[in-house]
Amino acid sequence: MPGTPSSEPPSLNEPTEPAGPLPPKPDQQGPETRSPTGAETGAPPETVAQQGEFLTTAHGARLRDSDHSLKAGARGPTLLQDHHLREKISHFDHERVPERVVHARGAAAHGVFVANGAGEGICRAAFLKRGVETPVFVRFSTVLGSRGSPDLARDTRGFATRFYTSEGNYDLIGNNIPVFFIQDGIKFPDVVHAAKPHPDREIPQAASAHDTFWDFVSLHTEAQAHTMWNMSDRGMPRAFRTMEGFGIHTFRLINAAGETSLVKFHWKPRLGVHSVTWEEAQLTNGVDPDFHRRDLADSIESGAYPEWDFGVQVIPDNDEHMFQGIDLLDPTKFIPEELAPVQLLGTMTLNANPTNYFAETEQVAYNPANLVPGIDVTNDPLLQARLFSYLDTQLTRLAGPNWTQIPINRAHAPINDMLRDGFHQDAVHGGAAPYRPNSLDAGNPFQAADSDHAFIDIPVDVPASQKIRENPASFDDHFSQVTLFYRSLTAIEQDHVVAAYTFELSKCYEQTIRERQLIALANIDATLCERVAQGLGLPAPKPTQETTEPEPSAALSQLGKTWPVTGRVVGLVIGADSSQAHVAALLEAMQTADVVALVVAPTGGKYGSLTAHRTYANAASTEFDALIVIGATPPAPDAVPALDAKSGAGDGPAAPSDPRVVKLLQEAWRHAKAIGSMDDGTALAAADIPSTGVGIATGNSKDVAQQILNLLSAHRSWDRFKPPPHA
Ligand code: HDE
Repeated sequence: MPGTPSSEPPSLNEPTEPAGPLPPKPDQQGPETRSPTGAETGAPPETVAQQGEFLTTAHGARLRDSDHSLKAGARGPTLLQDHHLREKISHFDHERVPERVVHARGAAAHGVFVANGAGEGICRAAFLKRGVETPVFVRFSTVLGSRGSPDLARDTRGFATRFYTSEGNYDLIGNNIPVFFIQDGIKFPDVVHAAKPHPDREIPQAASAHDTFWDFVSLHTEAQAHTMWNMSDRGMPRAFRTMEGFGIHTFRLINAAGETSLVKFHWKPRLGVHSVTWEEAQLTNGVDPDFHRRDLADSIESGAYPEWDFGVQVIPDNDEHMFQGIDLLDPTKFIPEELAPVQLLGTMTLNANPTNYFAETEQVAYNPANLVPGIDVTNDPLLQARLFSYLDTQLTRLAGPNWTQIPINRAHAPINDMLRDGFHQDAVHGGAAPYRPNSLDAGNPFQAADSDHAFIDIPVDVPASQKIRENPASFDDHFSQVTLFYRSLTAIEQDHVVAAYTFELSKCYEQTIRERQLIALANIDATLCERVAQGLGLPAPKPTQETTEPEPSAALSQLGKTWPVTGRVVGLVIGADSSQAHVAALLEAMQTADVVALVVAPTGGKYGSLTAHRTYANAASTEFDALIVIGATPPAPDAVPALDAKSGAGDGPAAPSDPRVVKLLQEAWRHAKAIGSMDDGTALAAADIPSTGVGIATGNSKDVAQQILNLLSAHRSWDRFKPPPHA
């Protein structure tokens, strides 16, 4: 059962026998024990945590009392002399570091990347050679919210991967959306200031539904592409493990023969791309603001390791940096997969949770300039600014220049950088000559040749040019790919986009901003514009430019396929008298299919041989991908009288079903989730759900299990809300 907080069950009374710290839970892994200069230390991982059975000061003196400050008499004033008091409070006072200016809210995991060798022909990087296993640390994040903000904000998600390769750290810092708001990094402070909470009242938190965001994106139409992706279901992922990842920028690879190619990087989740519904997102943010973080940790702890295939779209290198009319240096553009298929280079599996959130997830510091031989950047002006920014930001966030020595940031390759001193210097450098050339340290360190795996700045011609502040004309098209994306979605997904724009714009106070954004929508798609305008009670404007009729890309839609159900979560809702045999059969069927089944019972405790994982009082529909009701679910003792709004007064003890079960079912129904019923239908009837409805599974436990697994593999039963053909 994932989620238990400690590696050993605690005793009821406070332990008094001195004992060493407990080891981490089996699913947890800390950063490798490397020296600040990258050497394997061979030290067991526990040695980087605390050790010994006694409480000590930071300098190792054993302490006799940590509960009473040193005072002049039991009722007297506290003495300045109390070192332990001052050290304890003073360290506590400095426990926080500044949160990331963007992507502050995140969760991370350790894992491994295994290359399949398909990349060897295009890239000389050692970690892409067939069979090479490279440790990774991946941090997922939202962009806008502060560190304590809810996970299910409508937002872009960060997808930052560090490969600890034998040739140094390679950081691929991408997002779950393949395009970006701006074409030039100089505008990043503008877009972030516009999207973050208003500077006067500091609201809204982790949301784009406000005036400054829409003011910016409607004035600055190159942001319309990214905004459209955010307004689609991609803005509300079901889980980190059901997100695609994109490197966004075009990168340049070089192979062993010195041949180059241009690539876009992709992560393809083995579970498919899935999202939640808007209402679910809103409910989840209240009920479980840690939803994505918990899902990542729980799925790893339960052995359902998240997996992604890593791939590239390969484009022949060309001086123009163009491909089929798409400017490869413009980060607001993507390449439809129909034009350049994604070729898979390997698979990443996340198999361990961090041991300590602060030490690893908070202190990890990625940098797009962390490249390895074989991978180089292009002239994308957004990427170029990032090459400066990430190193710069860590100087403040991690207080000084030595953040590369923090354990999670240490490379797994020897480091001999001649960088010296500074705050928090962990290395004890030897030698007298940290400069080159030198003879005092026998010339060490030496410059590496190609054959020594030296990093390669790929030589690229720079045409005769003028020093100028200007975009190329090819950056002027702000709409054609937005139309392409919208038209590639199914009708259901388009409905969600319409609802998202309508909601967000309706939350703006300024009418002008709504009107201006409607003009942008008119330039994207007339029907989209009309539907949003109708919701806002405004006339639909005419486009200000000629609209395009792009070829849709089926790869952009999330719907219409089936995917593995590994690690999806099913709630088995039981009553006090439900058949144990039925529940046991369902539990087994779900476990055999690698689905997590949680028993939702009237109260906590045991029901025969079953343990309640959730209760009617604490279960939330949003944590389940499907529900199965087994037997009658009459009101539990705490349902009457109403103890909270959720329990509802209902019909009292005589109600046909506990009102909280009814609520669970109604929400699952509205969110197009599969529902199984193995009772007399009382609970469904009480929830007003037709037992013959779309996505409702009935029959014996075997039938119900099979139907639920089939329905789950399609993620949702969207047809539930399809109007009948005659409508
Ligand atoms: Fe970032 N970005 N960014 N960004 N970004 C940061 O770096 C920045 C951009 C992305 O989990 C910061 O260490 C500038 C694009 C992710 O730790 C900061 C520009 C993409 C993360 C920064 C961009 C990203 C960051 C904040 C425009 C997708 C979280 C703290 C030139 C390809 C990494 C930090 C993590 C984090 C700056 C644009 C993704 C301030 C100036 C495009 C996933 O340095």
